[in-house]
Amino acid sequence: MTEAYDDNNIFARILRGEIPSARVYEDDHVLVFMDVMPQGEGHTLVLPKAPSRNLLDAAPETLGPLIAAVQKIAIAAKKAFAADGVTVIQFNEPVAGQSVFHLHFHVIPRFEGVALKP
Ligand code: DGP
Repeated sequence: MTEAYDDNNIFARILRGEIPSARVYEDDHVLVFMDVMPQGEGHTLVLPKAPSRNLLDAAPETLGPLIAAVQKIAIAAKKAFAADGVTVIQFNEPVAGQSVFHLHFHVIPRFEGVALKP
């Protein structure tokens, strides 16, 4: 069973402006900022402003604007970094690799011959 949303997770605090972040895009529904532990050049995180722990408890109306923003950022990042492709990753629950419990997508520009950092 999915645990309840914790309003004090680090991304909720970033959304409230309590913790600084390198913001790259914001609208009524989403916030995008640079990942503090990038796995590659231009690694951003795209998250909804609505409180969802992960994809498993997200309201359907949260997902439309969110995935549209993921696409927008992926296209913009590919162009801005002259990348060859873009990796989009999303984790749900600790066993699957989630460490911050506010829904987010990783958007990582990819370059021929360059592996992601672990
Ligand atoms: P995961 O929950 O496994 O999808 O990973 C969370 C990501 O969030 C991880 O790549 C590191 C990043 N991260 C963790 N804390 C902060 C923070 O305070 N600021 C920023 N910008 N990124 C963070």
